[in-house]
Amino acid sequence: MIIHGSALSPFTRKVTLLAMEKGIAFESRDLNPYAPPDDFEAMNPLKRIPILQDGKFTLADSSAICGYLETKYVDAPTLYRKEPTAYGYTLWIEEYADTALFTDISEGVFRPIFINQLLGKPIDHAAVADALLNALPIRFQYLENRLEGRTWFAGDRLTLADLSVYSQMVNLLHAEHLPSTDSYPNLMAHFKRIQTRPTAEKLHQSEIAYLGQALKVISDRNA
Ligand SMILES: N[C@@H](CCC(=O)N[C@@H](CS)C(=O)NCC(=O)O)C(=O)O
Repeated sequence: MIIHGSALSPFTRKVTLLAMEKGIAFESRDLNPYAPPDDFEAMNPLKRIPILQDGKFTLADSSAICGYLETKYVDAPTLYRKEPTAYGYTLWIEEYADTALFTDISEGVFRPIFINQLLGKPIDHAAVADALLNALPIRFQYLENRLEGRTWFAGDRLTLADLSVYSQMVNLLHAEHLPSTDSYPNLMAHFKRIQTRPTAEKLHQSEIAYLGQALKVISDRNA
């Protein structure tokens, strides 16, 4: 089982964490969508990561991959819920994280800082300020309210909803723009709850190493 993706991609992170939480054996293979291999389009016509390769079977899209892994490994811990409202909320919060949160974090903060620099462009401070001041507070407040009186986003234990939100928020951690605990106590307690799980801690170490190399490329270029 191979997960093709990038260490700093929130969708790759989501799939990787789900596989780790389920105890599935897999190999992570770096695939940079901005410098892709020749067979990228054959693997995913939408030319996005992550992509799962399970023997001869290839599957794109993080949500499809998570559903596939959940269904294939029935005896492993589940990351979905059977109860209809909790199941529905798992999918809804995953969708919220994958669309609105992704847009405002990755396009609003992460890309204007890191991808710009990797491409040799200056940091777009105006875009970052706009996302932090105008777009993200609305996203955070919704999630903060959803967590009122709850430990997890859907039902009474960890689901894909929690991994999806966390996976997007980690890019704010890398960018040093996580929101404050004072402003969003429920959301930040939830973030810490996932961050301190052995799976997330292990994955974070490998991301830090990857980010360190990327930052070195930038600083060598600017030297
Ligand atoms: N809905 C897709 C989104 C995947 C996605 O947007 N991946 C980004 C990396 S985080 C990508 O491949 N971007 C390449 C591009 O925009 O050209 C999923 O859940 O897998």
